[in-house]
Amino acid sequence: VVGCKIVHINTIPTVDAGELSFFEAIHDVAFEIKRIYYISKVPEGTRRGFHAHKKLKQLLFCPYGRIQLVLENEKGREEIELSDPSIGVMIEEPTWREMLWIQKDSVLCVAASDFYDPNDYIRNYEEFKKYLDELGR
Ligand code: T46
Repeated sequence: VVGCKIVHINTIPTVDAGELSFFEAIHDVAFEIKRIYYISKVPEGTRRGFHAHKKLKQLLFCPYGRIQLVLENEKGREEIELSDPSIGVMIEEPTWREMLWIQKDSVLCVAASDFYDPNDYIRNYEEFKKYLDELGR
C-alpha cells in the first residue's frame, strides 16, 4: 500500500473462545515503541487525521470495528479497510492519512516510534506536497 506495509499481527485462538493478538518490540516492530495511543468513542461517519508526519513511524491497527484509512504519498493514494484485529498497517515514510469511522465504536490503536511532538505534524495538504518535493520524492 503506497509504500506502507500491511502487516500480520501474531494472533492465536485461545482455549475457551476468542483469540489473542500480540507484537513485541524489536522482534515484530522494527522501531523502538515509545508511545501507544488509541482513539475510541468516535461516532460513525467521522473523519479524522488529515495530516502527515515528518519522522514518526507508526503501526496502526483496529482491535474492534471497521475503519477506513486513506493513505497518500509520492507513490499514490490508496484506501484500505482495517477490520481484522490480526492486520495492521506500518507507516514508516511521510504519508498523508485520513481515517473514516465506518462503524460506531471502532477503536484505532497506534504504536509509535516517538513521544508526542506537534512539530512533527504537517497539517496542510499543500505543505505536505511541498515537503515531498523538498525531499526529492
Ligand atoms: C496519527 C493518527 C493515526 C496528544 O496530546 N498526544 C498524543 O499522543 C496524540 C496522538 C494526540 N494528542 C492530542 C493532540 C490533539 O490535541 O490529541 C488531540 C487529537 O489529536 P489529532 O487531532 O492529531 O488526532 P487524529 O485522530 O487526527 O490523529 C491521530 C494522531 O494524532 C496522529 O499522529 O497518525 O491519529
